[in-house]
Amino acid sequence: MGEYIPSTSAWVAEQVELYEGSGGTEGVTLRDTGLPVIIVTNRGRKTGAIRKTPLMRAVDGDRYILIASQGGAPTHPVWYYNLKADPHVEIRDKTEVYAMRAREVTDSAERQRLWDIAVAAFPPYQTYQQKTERLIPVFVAEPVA
Ligand code: F42
Repeated sequence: MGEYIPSTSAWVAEQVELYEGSGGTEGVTLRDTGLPVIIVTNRGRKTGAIRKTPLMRAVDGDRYILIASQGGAPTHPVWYYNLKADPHVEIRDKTEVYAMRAREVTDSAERQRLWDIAVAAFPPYQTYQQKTERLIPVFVAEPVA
């Protein structure tokens, strides 16, 4: 129980390898966009395996906003279900690693506020939402005292 299983998406697994392997000094942006990326370590809800999921960095104070966009695909990324099953995650933001607790934001006003911050950080999120009927889930990860 609990060994790391890389993403089945090669470019993602490679980014995790570079990001984590360099202690958060390399591979910290989305390709050549210069936009910052974080790594969310989560627990596979079926395998119990350690999963590492790069996401765009969007912050609200000391909280991170996690957007389950998967490029506007019709279905949620499976890490969505991992976080719902076990909200305890670790977030690596460059060289810092934080223990956090993630919750899906369902209150529409709070969701809108956080969504707007995320879109400001990564404008393609708006395009992804226009691409799909699915309401793209918004999580907020808060520091665990
Ligand atoms: N994805 C986003 O959704 N939002 C972002 O902002 C984002 C930014 C980003 C930046 C850089 C980068 O390299 C990738 C980025 N991604 C972003 C992609 C993100 O990292 C994920 O690859 C993507 O969201 C898809 O997530 P996924 O969890 O669906 O990954 C798939 C490819 C995967 O790894 N599937 C595994 C497999 O074997 O098919 C299973 C993974 C898993 O967690 N399995 C669970 C388990 O028990 O182990 C079971 C899950 C279940 O319920 O079936």
